[in-house]
Amino acid sequence: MDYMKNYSLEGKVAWVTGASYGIGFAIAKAMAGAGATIVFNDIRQDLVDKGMAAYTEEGIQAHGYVCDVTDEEAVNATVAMIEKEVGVVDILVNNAGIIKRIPMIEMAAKDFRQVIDVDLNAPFIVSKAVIPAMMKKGGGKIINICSMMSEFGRETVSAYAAAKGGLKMLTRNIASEYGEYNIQCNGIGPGYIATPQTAPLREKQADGSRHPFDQFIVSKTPAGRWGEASDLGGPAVFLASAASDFVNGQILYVDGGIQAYIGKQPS
Ligand code: NAP
Ligand code: GCO
Repeated sequence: MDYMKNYSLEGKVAWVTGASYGIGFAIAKAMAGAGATIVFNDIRQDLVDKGMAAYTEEGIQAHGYVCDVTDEEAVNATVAMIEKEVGVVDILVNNAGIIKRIPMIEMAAKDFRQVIDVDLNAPFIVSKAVIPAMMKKGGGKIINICSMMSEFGRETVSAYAAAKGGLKMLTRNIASEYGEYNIQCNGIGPGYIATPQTAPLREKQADGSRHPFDQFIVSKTPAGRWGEASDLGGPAVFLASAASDFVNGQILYVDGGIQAYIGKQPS
């Protein structure tokens, strides 16, 4: 018996939100490699076009939609289009996200609310939109892209940590409420990954030296490196596949061991 069939996504429709590039793109590429049909969205047509070109370059026939995941009406309309044009969403990856790095007492309430809106309200909106069809179809997979900030705080990321902490509990609640319909909802908690979102933390200093935060993360990570978006592909395929049908409500941290490690003594 070919045991690897348990990891196949053949015949499945996977929607990865905000996946024109970055972690979402890498997860979609891995899922396509496991046989899934890829659907993605972004907030502007030019970004969808850029994403489509990137998928085509990888030989992936993706389906792209312009959709702001914070807009419930737009999300519901997009789900209807996906179901008509591609098929019922079998796998949802709530990947779209933003961060604003501002000291809390200097942060405007509207900025705090915007981060919560994209990083927490949107996964609620999109999950709510796809679950009914998953229930009718006999099951589905939801993967929420959480964060180390689902567990830890740090300076300047109060809104992001509040959102990602909430996303961990939304993950557990969806798992609790819809597990009986053969829907598994889990999270992936990436460590520090080299994408546009973390580019400011890795910028070279004026004297050409590495950013202090870059040095900090590398010293705190046993792997001794930042993660690559591609490091998340395998864990995502696992959580999207039949191999994880009895895994539910878990957050799978893909962090190179940073949460297990006290950190390297500064030289
Ligand atoms: P990224 O490079 O900033 O990409 C985020 C994606 O989400 C972009 O395509 C962005 O589109 C899209 N997006 C933002 N707001 C949206 C909205 N309202 N509607 C639809 N799409 C929207 O981020 P990333 O590093 O790939 O991170 C992806 C996810 O992983 C995020 O949830 C992030 O919090 C999480 N994460 C990242 C790291 C890391 O170290 N990089 C670690 C842990 C967790 P635009 O181009 O239009 O902005
Ligand atoms: C930050 C980083 C982190 C990463 C990630 C870690 O400013 O601390 O952006 O939040 O994005 O979430 O898991």
